[in-house]
Amino acid sequence: MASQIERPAGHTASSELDGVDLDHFWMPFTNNRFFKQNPRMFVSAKDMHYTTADGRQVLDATAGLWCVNAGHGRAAITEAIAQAAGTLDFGPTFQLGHPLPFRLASEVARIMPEGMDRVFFTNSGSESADTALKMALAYHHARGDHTRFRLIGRQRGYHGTNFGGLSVGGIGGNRRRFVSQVWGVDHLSHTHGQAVRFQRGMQPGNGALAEELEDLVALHGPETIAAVIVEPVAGSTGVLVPPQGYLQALRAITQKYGILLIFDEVITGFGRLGTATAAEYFGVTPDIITTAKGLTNGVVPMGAVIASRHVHDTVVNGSPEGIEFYHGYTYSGHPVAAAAGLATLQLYRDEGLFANATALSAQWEEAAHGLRDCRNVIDVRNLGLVAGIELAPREGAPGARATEAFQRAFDTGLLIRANGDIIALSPPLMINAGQIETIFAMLRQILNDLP
Ligand code: PXG
Ligand code: PLP
Repeated sequence: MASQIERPAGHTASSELDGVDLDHFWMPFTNNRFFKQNPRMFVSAKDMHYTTADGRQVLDATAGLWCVNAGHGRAAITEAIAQAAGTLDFGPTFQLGHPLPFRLASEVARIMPEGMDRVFFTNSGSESADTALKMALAYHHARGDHTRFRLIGRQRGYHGTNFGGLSVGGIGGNRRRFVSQVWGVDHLSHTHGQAVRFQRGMQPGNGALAEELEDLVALHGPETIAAVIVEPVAGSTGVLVPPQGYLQALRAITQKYGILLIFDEVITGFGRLGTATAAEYFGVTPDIITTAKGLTNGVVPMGAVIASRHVHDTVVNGSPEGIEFYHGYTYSGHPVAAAAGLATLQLYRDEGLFANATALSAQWEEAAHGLRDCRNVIDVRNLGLVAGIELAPREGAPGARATEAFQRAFDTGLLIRANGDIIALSPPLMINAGQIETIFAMLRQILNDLP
């Protein structure tokens, strides 16, 4: 029998949901059986709020899924999309071109760290991760370094769900059911082993944790290692802020052995920390940066992999005549996505949204750490406009407490994200001081009421 949406008593029917059958959409990263019994649906969004199917406003404390950095329903972006689709609906980028992706690549390059100005387009963060890993392999191959095949990720890392990103990723639940992985991968420890609880901003440190990479180099031989990929701030696993000096030390060790360093900035890119990239925030320039999400404000799927000119030139000039990089997607540089990207970057600039994130980050930190005395809160972490609030797991039911917090928040008008027993917050960068107060006041109430 088809599961139809039943509206809660007392709510007006929403025409958007009339005739919506829930059976056929196999939902991603979702408890499908639970959802289809208890559907929570949005039908529209504007600025900082979603509207639910039963007509309630929900304050978006997660920028959708870490992507709607300029806020919802921005006319500049939707108009640019309509214009692009009406002008050139699709244009191949294999051996042919059209102007928008070239223009977007130039705009992206302008806000990347010095020397990182060659841009390869994908359609998602997962594709960006796999593209970056293949780029690293192609780089060594073009140099004649044919033994460098190993890829090093990190425990608790998230690099999307395709085979490459999954293999370097370090979230057990995402990997265990899929036995086949890319061969020769190894992992560094995550950065939260000796973490100070309720640390504001970066963890204390001196780079010593990154010395583990020296151990992997000694174990495998530097001549076998192609690349190290890390999220500068781990997002999906529940907001792990790195120790002081850690990323600098990773950079120094990778450089010493000719290993490429990839920063996965799918979450940290485009203003989340108040800068265009975490590379800029931490003052560490990798060889390759992966992005997606905020590139187009989440409005049209698109990712970008930004390579240093050195990596690009090595692959392009080091390959025989013909195609230099045997890789790409039908929709790499899609005109509608590129138009969305151009309009998004323009909005970030015109409205000073990265600066707004920086200006509000002290209030954000203060408000987040104000939850430290709430029931069951065992840690609070923050950087830029990101916060992680870790709850004590319920006996025998890991994740249940944060999941219930998420459900109660939705029902009372606040969108938060639950990853395991960690609540992650990452609002649109257009947020104001009053909305920050509202988010944490609502969350305080929810947590204190939660069994
Ligand atoms: N790398 C990183 C660092 C990410 O955070 C991806 C790659 C994959 O991107 P795509 O576009 O393929 O999903 C991500 C995505 C969450 C959450 O709640 C995080 C992501 C996606 C959805 C939910 O933590 N990160
Ligand atoms: N599978 C088949 C059969 C294809 O023909 C193609 C592309 O032509 C793909 C997969 C890859 O699709 P995309 O380029 O959208 O990633």
